[in-house]
Amino acid sequence: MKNLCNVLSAAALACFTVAVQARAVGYRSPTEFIKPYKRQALQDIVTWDKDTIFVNGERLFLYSGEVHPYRLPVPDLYIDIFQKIKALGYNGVSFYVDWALLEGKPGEYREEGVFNLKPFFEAASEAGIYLLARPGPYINAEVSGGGYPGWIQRVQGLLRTRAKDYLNATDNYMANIGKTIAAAQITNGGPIILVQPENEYTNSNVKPFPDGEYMQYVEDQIRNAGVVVPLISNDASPQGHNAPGTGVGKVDIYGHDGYPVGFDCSNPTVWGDRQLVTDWYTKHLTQSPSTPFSIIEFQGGSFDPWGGPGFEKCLQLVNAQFERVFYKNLYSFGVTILNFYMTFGGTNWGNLGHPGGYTSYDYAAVIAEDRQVNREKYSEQKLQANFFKVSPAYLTASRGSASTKQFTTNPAITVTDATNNSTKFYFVRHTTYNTLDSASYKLTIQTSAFGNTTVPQYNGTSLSLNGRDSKIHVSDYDIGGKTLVYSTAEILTWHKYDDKTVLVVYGGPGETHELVLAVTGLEVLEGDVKSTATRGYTLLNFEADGTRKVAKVGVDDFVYVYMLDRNSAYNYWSVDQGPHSNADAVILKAGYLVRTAKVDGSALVLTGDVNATTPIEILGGAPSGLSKLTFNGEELDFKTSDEGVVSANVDFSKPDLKIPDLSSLDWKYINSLPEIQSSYDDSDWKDADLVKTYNSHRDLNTPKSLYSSDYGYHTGTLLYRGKFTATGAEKTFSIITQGGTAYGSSVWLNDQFLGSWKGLASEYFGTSTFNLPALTANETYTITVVIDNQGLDENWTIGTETAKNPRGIMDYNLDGHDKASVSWKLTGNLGGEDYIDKSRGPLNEGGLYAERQGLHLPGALAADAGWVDSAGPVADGLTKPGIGFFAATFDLNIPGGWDIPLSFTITNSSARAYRAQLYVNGWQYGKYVNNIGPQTRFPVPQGILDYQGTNYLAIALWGHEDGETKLGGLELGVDAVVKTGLGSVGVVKGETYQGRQGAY
Ligand code: IPT
Repeated sequence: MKNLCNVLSAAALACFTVAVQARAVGYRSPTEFIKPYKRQALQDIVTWDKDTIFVNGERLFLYSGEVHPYRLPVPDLYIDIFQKIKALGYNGVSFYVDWALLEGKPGEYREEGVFNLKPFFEAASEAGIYLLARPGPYINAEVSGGGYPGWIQRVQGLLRTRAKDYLNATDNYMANIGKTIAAAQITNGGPIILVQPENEYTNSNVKPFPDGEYMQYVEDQIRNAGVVVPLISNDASPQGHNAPGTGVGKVDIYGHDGYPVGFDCSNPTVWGDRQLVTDWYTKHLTQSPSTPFSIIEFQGGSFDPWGGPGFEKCLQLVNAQFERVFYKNLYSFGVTILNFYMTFGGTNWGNLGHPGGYTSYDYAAVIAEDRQVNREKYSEQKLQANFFKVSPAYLTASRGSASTKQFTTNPAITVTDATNNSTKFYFVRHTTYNTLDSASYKLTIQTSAFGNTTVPQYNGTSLSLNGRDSKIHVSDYDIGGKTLVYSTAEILTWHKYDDKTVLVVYGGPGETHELVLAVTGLEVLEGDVKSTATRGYTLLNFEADGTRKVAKVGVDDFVYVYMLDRNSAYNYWSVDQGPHSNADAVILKAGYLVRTAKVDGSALVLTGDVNATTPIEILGGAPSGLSKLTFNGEELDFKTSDEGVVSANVDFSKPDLKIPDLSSLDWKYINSLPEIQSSYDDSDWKDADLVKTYNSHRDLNTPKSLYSSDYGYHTGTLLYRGKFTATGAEKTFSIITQGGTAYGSSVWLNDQFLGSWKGLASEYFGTSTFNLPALTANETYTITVVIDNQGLDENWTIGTETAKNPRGIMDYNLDGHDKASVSWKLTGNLGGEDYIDKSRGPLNEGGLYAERQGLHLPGALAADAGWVDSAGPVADGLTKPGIGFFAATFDLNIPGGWDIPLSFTITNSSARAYRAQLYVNGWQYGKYVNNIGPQTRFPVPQGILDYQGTNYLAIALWGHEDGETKLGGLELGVDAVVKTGLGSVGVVKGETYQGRQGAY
């Protein structure tokens, strides 16, 4: 019966019954549910109509940011991210699950330790954030294989199609992750309100497409696991695939993506003429008119590939201007489910990334990889999200169309309106959306008070729109029972308290703005405000010149209007006291971050972060007769003004930090390429003995398969040893290796270096031909090949099977020899799919000798492993091509109560190509490729680093070329000093060094 859930409505009823019983709520007949549904609902907590979703009957704009828990393997930091997102004014987070990390071996699903999602769910609930779960099984996401475990390469059927063996391969994962998600649904008291099956089921070069049967299979997997909340889709572009309707494979709510400026950050100021879409709302009306207009991923930054320009450039491309112009365009379409990809990117630690990206997945998101929130785009996004929190009329407004004439006489300005009863929103942009020129305009608006009015009205003033800017003006806008007749200044927030109403508005630097309140009685408390008062209305006209203006309007029952310039507005916060209610929001001016605010009797308890001495001003929400004000538990002296504004100061003085100088550590060294020595014993390596590959995507060019995934090696460095008996006539050896873009490989004949493929940013395989020294007839020689696997490719277009692109040796030729006369063995990480270190998952550890031995794990220095003293990777380095492993310990003693992100910086020294991997307490937290770049700074979060103890640091250094290889520098640096309200961050438990049985 369960299998039929959501296929037939009778069965759906049965499923519904199961769900309701599961949450132990009394049975209600389905006919009692809030309507309308397109089909039978399975629960009554998350519902929707054409305008919005409802949660517990309440309409909301699901304003969401993408975060990947697996890119921040420190559970204690989840609350930090959620609070920083909540502080933005968001109410949602969307997350992918990366199957590759959870089922490294077919049939063995592990969701423990850092891969346990429960702490993520708990932190979301604590912060008051709803979740959209996106378990795939295919996710893309710039992760290895697009989320596919490497063993998917052995599946014959086409990926992401109805091929039976493919679908079977997904069953175990989907049943398990489905159960985890189901348990955390809002119907069970958890934070999950929506689930997305598949991801961008949009592009295919095989038919049938879209295949409803396939999509239905994925949906059934999710439903059968007990998921009852609505299913939402994520088309890569608005094509209407699987949108609600008749037939199989339909989702409940249709959604799509948008990345208007793409992913090349090298020309970050160029906005193409046609990158702003104008037709999405009309498409929505034809594709899915019965569901809210939903954008499941909208560009929040950009990824950056190996050799790319770096995230600083992406930060310019997707900056605050981008947010203003592109996001306000979406609001003009009436979007009410909106997720920004990414909001916090994090780190591709431990080989989890795909070859198209490097270690950092900063993404130029609003929250930086090191969790700092000092980017302007964070603040801009906060202004926007906060506005919608207090603008319920937006949710059900009818959407107008873009016009250059209706509201203004300047054709350079385009206005799109939205109307809800008499309330109107005006979304204003440049007609040539990407112009750098500013335009001045007046707006003709409709108000109940004045009919058609051209604003601003105050003598001689007009509005202006700077280049690459966009605004939202309002009229007949309710502020808690009083009417804001219109405002050209944008609204950050407002709140009606028992004793007053606080309204905070802002304008771009230097702009003139005007607002009219249907309230009379004016006292200007601060700054220069031009005003007029007529027939029950007060007009305020101001210049956003950097000085705050405050007006008190009313008699007895006052509205305090704070008029700011945008840069000052960045320092204002509206903090909800309850997880999902802004009924008692506290509005305050502070600094770097405000996390929580809570009234406790006559006390106000604040938590937050400061990076400088910070004046605080509580404009509304403090209890009257405030007795005590605390910030992160410290009591602050405060003053309360005649107007009831509370002010205080949070002091800041930097703690004394001692950050170790890494060059003076007691470094140890071990050779990590013993495999080229004649004495090396490879008897435990796997024989490359498959005459047929499992890989359905690519035939062999070699007599036996040398594809690493055929043998269970899917991650990190791969090693091959090929033995042959010489004729003495061999002159050259050629080889094609494949490791994904920017990979490298090196080849030795016995212990003699033949050469390397040094890697190129955009080449995923390479052909090398090496001259051989004179060989002696009848002697046996060993060719050792080391290949860096950059992760598996994604599988964006169905039918391309790119996730099956093999890694390893694709072909080789030894002159005078039949290929079959070379017998090969290979290894990757110790154990292959039976990976040893369960705590760090199937991908963290590759096949380097030091890794196979577990020497990257804490405690390894005590091992009898042949360590020798060394001056380290900077002073000593390697004297010749090869792979060396350097390790040392250092202590940190960073006081609690501070958030002090640290990062390792590698300085380049050499024109010779090399690559290095950084391990911190056993976690691979950086891959550096000096000849490709761009990343040189590697942030490592607290929790991976032990801030109050001993840390184990290791560097694997692989020199690709003749001559010595050294790092030019290796430093541990402080990226910020922030006094924080974040609680303590525990050190993440990982396996420590134990002698490894059977390691070779
Ligand atoms: C979109 C994917 O859904 C997402 O997983 C990620 O890969 C993102 O791109 C890029 O960072 S696909 C988009 C190009 C339409």
